[in-house]
Amino acid sequence: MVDTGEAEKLFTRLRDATDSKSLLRKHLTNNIFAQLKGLKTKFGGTLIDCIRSGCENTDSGVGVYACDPDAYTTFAPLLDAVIRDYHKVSELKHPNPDFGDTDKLDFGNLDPSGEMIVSTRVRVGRSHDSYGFPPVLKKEERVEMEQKTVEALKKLDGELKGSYHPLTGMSKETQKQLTEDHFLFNDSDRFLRAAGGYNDWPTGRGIFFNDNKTFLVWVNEEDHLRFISMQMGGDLKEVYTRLVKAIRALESSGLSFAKRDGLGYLTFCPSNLGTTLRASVHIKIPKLSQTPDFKAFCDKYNIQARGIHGEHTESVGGVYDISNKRRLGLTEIEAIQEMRRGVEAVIAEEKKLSGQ
Ligand code: ADP
Ligand code: CIR
Repeated sequence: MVDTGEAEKLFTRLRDATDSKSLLRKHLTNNIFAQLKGLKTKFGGTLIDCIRSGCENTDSGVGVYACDPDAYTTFAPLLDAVIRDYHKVSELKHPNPDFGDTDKLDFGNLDPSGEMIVSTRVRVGRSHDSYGFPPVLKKEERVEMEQKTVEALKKLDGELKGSYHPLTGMSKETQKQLTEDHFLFNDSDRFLRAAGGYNDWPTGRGIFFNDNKTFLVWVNEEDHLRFISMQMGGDLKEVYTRLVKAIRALESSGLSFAKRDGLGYLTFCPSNLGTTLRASVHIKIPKLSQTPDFKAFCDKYNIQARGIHGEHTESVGGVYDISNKRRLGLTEIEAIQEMRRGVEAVIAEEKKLSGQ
C-alpha cells in the first residue's frame, strides 16, 4: 500500500505555489494526481519519488524525475505530458539513434579565431537496464553497477584509454580542483538532492578519464552513466567524433542500456530522454547576454543558456554555457546541428552588437 498522505501534502504545497512555473505544476492536475497517487512501479517506486523535488523546490523548471525506468509507463499520464512540453513534440515518436557519418561532417571549429569559445563539451547519459534510478536504488546495487561499469571501461583503448577514480577516498582538494576545472560533479544541486540523487553519497560514485581529460565518464552522478567528450576551444567536430567513437566502444563492451520505443534512451530526468545528448560551448557573450531579448533569442534557436559551473549556476565574466535544449524527437546528429546553428547565430549576434 502506498501512503497517500505524504503525496497529498506535497501536492498541496505545489498547488499553493501559484508563482511556480514548473512543468510539474502545469501538468500535475487534480485528476492526474488522483489517478497516480496510489500506484507503484515494478521497482517499488511511487509518485512521491517522482515529484518530491519539484514540490519541495517550486522554482524548478521541470520538477519531476522518473524514480526508475518503469515510471515512464506507470506514471505516463504525468511524464508524457512533461516530456512533450519540454522537448516541444506532439507525439512521442523518438527516432532510432543516428550519429551521422563522422567522416563527412559539414562543420569543424565553430570559432576558428578562438576569440569567443572557451571550451566545447558533448555528453550523453546512459542507464543500466536492470537497475532503478536513485530514489529506489539500494547502496549495494549502486556499488554493483559501479563494478560492472569499471570492468567495461577497462576495455577502452587508444585515445579513450584511462583510469577510474572513485569518490570514496579521493581527497577534498582533488575533488575541488577537478570540479572547478569542469571535469567532476559534486553534491551541491538541491533539486537533485531532493530527488534522492545523493543517497549514500559518495558510495558507488566516481570518474573515469583519459590522460588529457578529453574523454570522461561520470559514474552514478544523476544518471548511472554519463559519457563526456570535451576540450578547450571550439572544435565541435573533434569533440563529437570522439564521443561517438566512445559510445560505439562502450556499446560493444558488454553493457546493456535502458531504451524504450518512442522515448529512446531512458534517463532519471525526463529532460534528458531520447538522444540524452547535450552539446555545449562556454562562450564569451557579454553584449548579447545583457539584452532583454536574450532568453527569447535562445528560445528561437532551441538553445539553453546556463552558468559556467553547470545548471542552476550563474555566469562569470559574461561567459555562458550554451547548449541544445531538445534531446527527444530528433536524432543525435540533428541535435548537434541544432546546437551548431544556435551557436553560430549567437556568435553572429554578439559580433553585430559589438559593431563588428
Ligand atoms: P550536464 O547537464 O551536461 O551534466 P551541467 O550543467 O551539470 O551539465 O554541467 C556539468 C559540468 O560540465 C559543469 O562543471 C560545467 O561547468 C561543465 N561544462 C558544461 N559545458 C562545458 C563546456 N562547454 N566547457 C567546459 N565545461 C563545461
Ligand atoms: C529542475 O526541474 O529545474 C531540475 N530538476 C533540473 C531539471 C533538468 N533541467 C533541464 O532543463 N534540462
